Amino acid sequence: MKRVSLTQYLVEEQRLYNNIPAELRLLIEVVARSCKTISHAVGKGALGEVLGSAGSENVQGEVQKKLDIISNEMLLEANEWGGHLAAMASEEMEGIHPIPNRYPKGEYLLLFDPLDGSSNIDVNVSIGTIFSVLKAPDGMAEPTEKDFLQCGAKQVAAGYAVYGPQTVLVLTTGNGVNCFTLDREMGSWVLTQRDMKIPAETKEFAINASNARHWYPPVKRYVDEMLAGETGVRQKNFNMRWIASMVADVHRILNRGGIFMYPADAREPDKPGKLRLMYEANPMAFIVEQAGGAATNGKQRILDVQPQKLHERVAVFLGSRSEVERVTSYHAE
Ligand code: P6P
Repeated sequence: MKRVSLTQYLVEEQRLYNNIPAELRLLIEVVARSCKTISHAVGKGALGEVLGSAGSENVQGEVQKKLDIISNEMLLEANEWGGHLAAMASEEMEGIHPIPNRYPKGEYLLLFDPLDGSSNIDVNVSIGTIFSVLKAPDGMAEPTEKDFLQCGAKQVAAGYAVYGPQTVLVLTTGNGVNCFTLDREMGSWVLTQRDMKIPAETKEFAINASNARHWYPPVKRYVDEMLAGETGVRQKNFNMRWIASMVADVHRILNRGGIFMYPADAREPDKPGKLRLMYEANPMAFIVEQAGGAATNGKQRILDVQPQKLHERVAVFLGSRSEVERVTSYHAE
């Protein structure tokens, strides 16, 4: 396949769809460059003295790894000066991060989970970066948290990087989903999968089964039917995978189908689930829908959920459309 760089792809997509203005292209290229830098830091592992805990907690009350903080800083520093952003928000920071006054401001809002899957960092299992791009509201003065509280359907771009055996960047701007692989020798992103599509049917599911005793009935019924395999109502056998890095599980599903679930459960009845809506569920839901899949919170399309708080959590069922529709229908009964 002729080598197509990320820049060439974005320029050609702009010609085709006219929905990637130069400022958005610059934003995507800066985030992609940050992912290269993060990949390099992650790849050093113990040799780079970047492993282990940072001895602090983030706004979620989770112990921060050194690489969580390093990745967050890399994204902030790379995106501050370009003039394409009005503000940023991150899983690792309580409040929003306005662009410093010494730099020009742009019309986009960038949200990210700088290093998703932190529990896997120290044991050399794939981790990644997830990002979401919104337009700043027209006439916005000083950006506030409220300006970020837009439903996922308003995203203008979303993507994730997986730092694994290969470093890949998966991206959508609303015209389908494309995957770029990092050419580590040249330091450039090369288009390696065009217009990715999730198979509608699947025989593979992803859920943390250690929580089974806490699941609510619709999830329990759905998983039990798959565990019954060809002897049960589904009349086919299923396989299970759980990497505990959403980016890695979603990337597998984009490539070979499947359903990823992080449901609410009885452990914390007032919590709708573990994953965060704004910078995990929304970007992944945008990508999955653009690849022909579906993404709900068990009751409604994730992209239609109206956020109330920047770090709010949401239940997630995403992947092969027929399976997401099935488990969602069980919630409606
Ligand atoms: P558990 C990583 O911490 C994460 O946010 C997702 O990437 C992943 O899918 C999930 O949490 C794993 O959660 O409860 O299985 O450790």
